[in-house]
Amino acid sequence: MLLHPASERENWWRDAVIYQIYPRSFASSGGPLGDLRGIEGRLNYLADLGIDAVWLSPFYRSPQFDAGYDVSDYRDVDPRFGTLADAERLIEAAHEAGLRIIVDIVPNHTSWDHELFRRAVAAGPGSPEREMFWFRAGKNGGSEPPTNWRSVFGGPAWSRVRDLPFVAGTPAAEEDLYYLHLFDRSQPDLNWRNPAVRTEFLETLRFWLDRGADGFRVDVAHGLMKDPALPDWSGAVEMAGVTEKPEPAPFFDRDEVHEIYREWRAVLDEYSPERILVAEAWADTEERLARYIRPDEMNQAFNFIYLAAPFEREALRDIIVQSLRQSDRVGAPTTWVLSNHDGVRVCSRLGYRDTSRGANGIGAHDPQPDRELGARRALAWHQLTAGLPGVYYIYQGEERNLPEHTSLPDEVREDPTFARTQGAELGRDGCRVPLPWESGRPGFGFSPDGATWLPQGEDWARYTVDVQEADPHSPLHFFRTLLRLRDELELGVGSLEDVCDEYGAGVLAYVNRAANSNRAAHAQRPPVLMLTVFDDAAPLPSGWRVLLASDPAASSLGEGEMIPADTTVWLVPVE
Ligand code: TEU
Repeated sequence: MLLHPASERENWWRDAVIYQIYPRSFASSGGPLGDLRGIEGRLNYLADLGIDAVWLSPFYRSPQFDAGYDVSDYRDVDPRFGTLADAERLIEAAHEAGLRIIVDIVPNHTSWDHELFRRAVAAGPGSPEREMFWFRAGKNGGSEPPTNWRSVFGGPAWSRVRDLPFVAGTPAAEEDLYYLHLFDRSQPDLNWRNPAVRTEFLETLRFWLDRGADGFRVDVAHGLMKDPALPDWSGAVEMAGVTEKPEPAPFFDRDEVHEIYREWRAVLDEYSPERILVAEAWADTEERLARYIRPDEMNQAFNFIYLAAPFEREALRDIIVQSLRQSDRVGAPTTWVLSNHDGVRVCSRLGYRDTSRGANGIGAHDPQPDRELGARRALAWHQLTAGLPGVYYIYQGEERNLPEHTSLPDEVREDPTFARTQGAELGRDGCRVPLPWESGRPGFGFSPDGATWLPQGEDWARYTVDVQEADPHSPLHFFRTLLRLRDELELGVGSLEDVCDEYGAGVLAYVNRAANSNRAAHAQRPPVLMLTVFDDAAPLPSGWRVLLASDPAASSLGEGEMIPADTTVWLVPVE
């Protein structure tokens, strides 16, 4: 069954490989936190990997209560990460290296240190400044919050103005009002029904577009519009998505949110070369998600339904069909994502029998994942993913199959979810540990003196670049080949045909073909048969030879020999 038609390569963002950098943990030019200069120093590494673009998580001014997703100035760089000049130089240097730069924008909330919030608090009740956020009186004479909404990070979504750390001695210290924060209490939600908020953000978009940013990843894109009646809600939201939803949430994925992105699209369209918007939107279905990528809105939306899937044939097969069908309906590319800075790294998640394990972190007292199994399955899933048409996201470290840190001591945890849930959720620190680079150096070469803001795994030498360079069968070499072949064969714009029924119950099978075209590159491009073998080994079909296998041992298999379990192979016809 043909799931998706082939196209020509036209817009770079339709089949790009985009690499997520989490600046505080990528590379440091000094001190325990990563920084922009650290990134600049590794641009060659990124270009050699074969990616097209980098998405940078926030590096703006921020008190860092949520690792920079609490922004106090959207138009400046936090001194911890460098200077505005460093950011400008990084964008320029990346462009010279042939890489595009997507920056993160956090429009749902600011930091409580943002001057808009400081001014709002100081201006007092009823002022236009207060209208930039959501201030409301509590229920029962103020003893209860205005609604029963819970913060995504745990605890109530409302806090009292008088408890803000900076109000002592000001009139606000006497107030009984609450303010809304869907995340940490240091992250007040903006009121997007107020046109002044819209203007403010359009200026920020232009600020970064003028500095050459190739696009924006839009944080919590589904959350900006709240039901102004602020009704109570019987559902509950968790980091990994919505856990219980008896009725639509009054603060997520509301239809009015799309007006905002139409306005943003019009601004981006004034720029050349073309700039993109990527939605970090949690929607219940692929159909709802596709609404963010209609032609007059964003270019891409993260496919979290794919990310959250178990590593199982039927589940993946369904999600792949749905993803392509829904994004094709609106003419946008599908994205394929396996990990990011908000959830357990894929190779650790897959080290359990139950591969749907969510985003709550893994601690020393939890059952530990089987590292070899997880690593093996992760490469198989990556190879399946890289062969699908659309956009392929890689989170820093995935190219070396870096696992989650699964035994961080509680004292070092910084994710606000840990404290807000009194430790019931361990939080996301385990996927945010500073990257290892060089095996012989302290901190595995993360920073000049070896300092790292979170401890690395003791045995992480095997995830350094030098160790993986020296091993021809390492994940790093595998990823370089994977991305080179994906590019040469133009798999990202190929068609996709589901041929699962021809290859048995334990195998996912697709054929990726180039568009019919007169272009020389296409004329030589064979169809690629992609098989992912799950729990039981399956025979290599006749008439095909292995082009790439996620398990090096499978690279030299001949007809009828068994492809081992948890392996993906790309096959081309025998000449
Ligand atoms: O994450 C948004 C977020 O928490 C979602 O993953 C959440 O699970 C979803 O809204 C539930 O439906 C982004 C950032 O990626 C994260 O690092 C930040 O902490 C968060 O926003 C707040 O800015």
